[in-house]
Amino acid sequence: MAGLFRKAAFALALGVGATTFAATQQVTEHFNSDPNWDKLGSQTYGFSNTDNTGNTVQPLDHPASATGAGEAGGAITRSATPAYYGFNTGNMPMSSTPLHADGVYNYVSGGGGLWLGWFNNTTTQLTSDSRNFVGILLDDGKNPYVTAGSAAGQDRERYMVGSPAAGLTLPTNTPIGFSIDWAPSVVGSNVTGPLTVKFGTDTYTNSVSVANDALDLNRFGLFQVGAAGSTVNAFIDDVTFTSVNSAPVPEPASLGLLSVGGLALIRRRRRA
Ligand SMILES: [Ca+2]
Ligand SMILES: [Ca+2]
Repeated sequence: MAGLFRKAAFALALGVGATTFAATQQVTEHFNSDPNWDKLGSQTYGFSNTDNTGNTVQPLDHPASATGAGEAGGAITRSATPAYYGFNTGNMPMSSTPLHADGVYNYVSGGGGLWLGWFNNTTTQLTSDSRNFVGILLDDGKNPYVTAGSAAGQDRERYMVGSPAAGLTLPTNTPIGFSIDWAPSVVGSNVTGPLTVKFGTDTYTNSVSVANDALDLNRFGLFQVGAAGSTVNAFIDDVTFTSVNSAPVPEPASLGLLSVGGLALIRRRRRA
């Protein structure tokens, strides 16, 4: 009975902890080898053993950390067929958890567009919409929009921010440091706060307000604009981002393989 009580108290403490403390951390990925991020669809973008981002330009908040070969990105083609390449962050506690990301980005060539930031692996509309997303829309790979949107059923909330009003155009085939910061707080039924995106020395901020119960973010990474169109070649490297999980979560299929492997091992041991 006492043991049961202790277990219940422990579970309660865990529950209270989950709501009191932001169970998040900063995860850094240099793509020195394939990190096995979650991948959906047959597009070729993902881990790439190339070095378009170089190692001279630094992530804005992590100086002297840029690495050489190994990055994420590739040929990202506008398509209505869902696809993404993202780290499984676990379910992000959204209400008042600050989100941060920074890294190095390089727009190499082409058009179309991509999204870079936090999204949901099943409910994000992988279209030209921004529902259930916090981060940057890179129109044609080089025109950044500071963006946050809530779940299906709400109109997208997309913000082109600040100064210059016409927006920033990133240089071509020139690595540039970036960062994303969102400092939300709960206001009524919404989450409201300044969302700031930086590219090099350019800073864009807008106050973003989305329904508190609508954002359900569980991936950080890249996906294409979801309507048929052209292909952009773009890459990220040396990224650091807010996450619940600290390491890649094996997909169910690999878990199955692991347990089959474990079973075989046990059988071998029993026979020996
Ligand atoms: Ca690099
Ligand atoms: Ca690298």
